[in-house]
Amino acid sequence: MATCSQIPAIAFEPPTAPPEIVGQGQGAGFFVQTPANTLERAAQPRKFTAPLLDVSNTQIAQYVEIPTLCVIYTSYYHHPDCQVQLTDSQVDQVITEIEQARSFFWRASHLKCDMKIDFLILGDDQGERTITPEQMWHWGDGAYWLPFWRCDDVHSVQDDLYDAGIVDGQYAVVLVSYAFVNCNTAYSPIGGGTYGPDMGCMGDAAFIANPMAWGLEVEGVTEHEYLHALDGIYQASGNPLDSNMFHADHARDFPYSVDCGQQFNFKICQILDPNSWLLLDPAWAELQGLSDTDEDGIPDMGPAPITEELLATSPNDVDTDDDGLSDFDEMLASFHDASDPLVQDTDGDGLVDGNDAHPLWNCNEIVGRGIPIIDGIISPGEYTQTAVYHAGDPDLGVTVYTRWSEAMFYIAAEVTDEMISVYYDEPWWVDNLQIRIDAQKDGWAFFHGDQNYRLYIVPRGGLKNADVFGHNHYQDEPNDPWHPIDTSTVKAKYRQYEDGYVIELSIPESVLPGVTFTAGESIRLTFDVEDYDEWPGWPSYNLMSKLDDDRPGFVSLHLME
Ligand SMILES: [Ca+2]
Ligand SMILES: [Ca+2]
Ligand SMILES: [Ca+2]
Ligand SMILES: [Ca+2]
Repeated sequence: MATCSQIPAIAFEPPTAPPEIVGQGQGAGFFVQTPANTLERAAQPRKFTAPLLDVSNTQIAQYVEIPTLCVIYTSYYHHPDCQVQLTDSQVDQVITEIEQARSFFWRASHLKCDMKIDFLILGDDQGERTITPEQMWHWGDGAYWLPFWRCDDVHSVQDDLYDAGIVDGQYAVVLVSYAFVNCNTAYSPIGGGTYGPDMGCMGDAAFIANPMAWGLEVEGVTEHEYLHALDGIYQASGNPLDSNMFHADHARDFPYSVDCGQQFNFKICQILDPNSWLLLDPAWAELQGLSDTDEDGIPDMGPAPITEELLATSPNDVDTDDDGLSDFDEMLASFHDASDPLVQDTDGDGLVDGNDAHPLWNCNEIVGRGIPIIDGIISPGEYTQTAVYHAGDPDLGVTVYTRWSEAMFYIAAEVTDEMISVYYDEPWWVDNLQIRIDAQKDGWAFFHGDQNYRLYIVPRGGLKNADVFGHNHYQDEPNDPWHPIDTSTVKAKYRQYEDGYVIELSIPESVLPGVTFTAGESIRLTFDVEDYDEWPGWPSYNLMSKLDDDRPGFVSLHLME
C-alpha cells in the first residue's frame, strides 16, 4: 500500500482545454485566465468610475479593499495511512501566515491595496467536509488539484460556499488553502493554482487553491498566487494608468529590472503607479478613505492594516521619531518588515534610519583594500566587517567580512551553528555559506541573461580546503538554467569549532565574468547561510532580509582604496 510519502510528486502540466491556459509555473503552479483582449463583459458592462472620494483632499488616505474569502479545509483523507486533520493551533498558524501575506501586499502597494479577509474554516471537526482525491481534479500521474467546480458529482468548493450562505459577487477573490499529503511532514513538490476573475467562480471571483504540501508555511505561496489574482484584476480593469503587473511566473519577460525571489513574488511597488490601485474596476476593488491628518500617507485610525493608532506614531507628525525617514517610508523599508517609526536607529549600527541606506540591515557598504591570508582564521585587521546577522539563537548567527585587491575579492564568514551537518554530497543539503552575485546589477533571479552567480562553500574537505560549488544562472533557459562554473581557482579554507565554523576564500575576477575587482567599482551581492540540522529542516537565512532565501536582500559593496 502506498504511503503518503510515496504518492508521486506533482509536476503540473495543466490540461490544455478548456479553459485556455495562458501561463503556468515552472512545476510549481499555474495561472489560467481568458486572454485580456477577449475579455467581454457584454452582459454586465462595467466602466471605470472616477474615485468616489475627493482626491483634492490630501487629508484622506485612499486605498482599495479587495474583498477576499479565505477558505481553509482542515481535513484530508486519501486512505487510512494517509489522512490529515489540522489542529486548531495549526489552523491558527495558517491564518497567521495569510495575515502576513496581507501585510506584504499592503506595504508593497504603498498602503493602497488591502487584501480584506474573511475566513471560513471547513473541516471534519465541524462535521463538514473532508477533501478526498475523488473531489479533486486528477491531472494524471497522481497529480490532484482542488478546483471550484465538481469533480465527483457530489461536492465542490462552490457548493460549500453556497451552503455557507455566500452569494455570487460577494468576494473578488476566493483563496482556498487545503490540507493535503505531507501537511505535517516532508516536502512535496506540488503547487498552487489560480484562475483569473473571469472563469465563473462565484460570479466573477478569481479562484486560488493552494495545497498545504509544504507544511503550514503558506505565506509565500499565498503571496505568489494572490499576485496572479491581482494580475487578473489589473488586466480585467484595463491596466489603469498603464500599470501592468505582468505575469509573475514569467519574470524574465518583465520590461523592467527587478529582484525576484524563487517564489517570483516580485516587488509590485517598483512597477505599479500607486494611484492605479484606486482605479481598479470597482467590481473587484472597493475604494475606501480614512482620515490622514498629517498627510503622511498613513491613516490616523480605522480598519486598514497599518494606522498611526496601531503604530503608536503621531497622526500630527510626518516623522514621529525625527530620524529623517517619514512614518510612511519606515513602513516601506522592506516588503516584509518595516523599520521602527519610534526608534531612530532601527538596526543599531550608529546610522539613524534617515541616513542609513539599509535601515533594517547592519551592513557596511565600503570594502577596504588588502590581502588576507587564506588559512581559515580571521585575524584582527585582516578584513572589513560587512554584514552581521545574529538571531539570538545559538544555532544561527553569522558575521561576514570582505576585502579586495587587484582582480581578487576576499570573503570570510564566522558562522554560529551548534550542529554542523555536512554528510550529503549535494551542497544544498548540507550546511553552507551561499553567495549570490548579480554581475550585471540588473536584478538576480528570473530576469534576463546570465552572469547571475551562486557560490556554495561547504565547511568540509581535506587539508581544511572547503568544498566550493559554483553555478551561473541563465535566466533565458528556464529548463536548464544552472550552468556549473569552474571554481578551481577559488581558494577556500575552513575551520570547525564547537559552536560553529569559519570560512575564508579568495575569488579571482576570472571566475565571475562581468565582475571587476578594482578601486571605484562595486559588486552587487547577497549572502545566505544554510543550517541543515535535520530532515526536513534545511532552513536558509538571508543575512540582509533576515528571511528565507526566496527573498534575498541585495547590497552593492563599493571597493575603496
Ligand atoms: Ca498620517
Ligand atoms: Ca504620522
Ligand atoms: Ca525610525
Ligand atoms: Ca541604522
